[in-house]
Amino acid sequence: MQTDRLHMAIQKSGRLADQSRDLLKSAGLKVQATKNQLTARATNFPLDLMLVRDDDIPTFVADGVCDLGIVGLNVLEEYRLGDDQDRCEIIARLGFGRCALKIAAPADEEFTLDSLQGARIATSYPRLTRKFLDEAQIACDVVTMQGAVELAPRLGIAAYVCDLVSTGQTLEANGLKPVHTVLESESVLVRTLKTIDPVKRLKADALVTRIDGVIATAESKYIVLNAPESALADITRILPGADAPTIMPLMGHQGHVAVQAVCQESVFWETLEELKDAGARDILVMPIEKMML
Ligand code: PRT
Ligand code: ZN
Repeated sequence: MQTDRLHMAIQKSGRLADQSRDLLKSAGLKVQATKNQLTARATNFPLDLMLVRDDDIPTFVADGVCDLGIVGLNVLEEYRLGDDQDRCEIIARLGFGRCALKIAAPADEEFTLDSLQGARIATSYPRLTRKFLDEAQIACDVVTMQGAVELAPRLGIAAYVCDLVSTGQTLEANGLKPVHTVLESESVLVRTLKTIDPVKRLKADALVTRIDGVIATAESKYIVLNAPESALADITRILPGADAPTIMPLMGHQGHVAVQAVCQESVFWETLEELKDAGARDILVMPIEKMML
């Protein structure tokens, strides 16, 4: 790896791998695999990717081996609790890989947090689980397992589990139910807090600006509609996440205007129905291809 190029760690294969690569592609990067399959190189930006296990990403970024990384907040926070210095920072939430670290109990049990007192809980996230228990002043043994945590109650290893949940199917299939959320998670972009060369820093900033733009465009839509001037106050209130819409007169329609706005939040059918009820007509919702904030 060349030292004048930026280094970013992403998951080699697994739940975050494809979306991490898609994000970089949307940011305009053309990535070429190398023979060793541990690295990949952007051909149109000074960036090398390190393709690694997700668990290694926080260490690589904290140590400055990589300038940037994409990792689940769950993995990052578990790492941070074991690191005495703060050596990496979150610079963007990426909106994919959403899941939650949850405590689960047998489905037929009447559970309260007090049920955990004096019990055992199995998890792959011992630090996050311990922190939660300590803050809630619950004395409970934490048993660390690397995988198949949901089997712990059936195997008699622990009565409860603290595991990642997305659809909840795995818990259900194992006779468990979620009872408490310890951490809401999604993938995040992290940057090292080690000093990096100023030229590399500028390149990193440019890449982060592009990624911010991609995240903003994913949710954003451009809305155009016509409305009576008297309805403008209601309409601007309904438009989701739009600052300062553009208002233009409509030729030949006294008292009517065209409204154009960038909405930085999702626009649902319900939003369109509300706009129509408020007096808007000819409503167009268009995707935005690129955006630089
Ligand atoms: O090989 P490597 O170490 O890189 O990958 P890994 O096997 O450790 O991780 P991987 O690829 O499974 O997950 C990577 C990241 O995806 C996690 O750290 C989370 O940030 C995120 N993520 C999102 C999930 C899930 N959803 C998820 N559902 N990670 C794991 N799960 C597992 C969970 O542990 C449980 O076994 O899926 C099961 C529950 O799913 P549901 O849908 O049945 O609730
Ligand atoms: Zn892992």
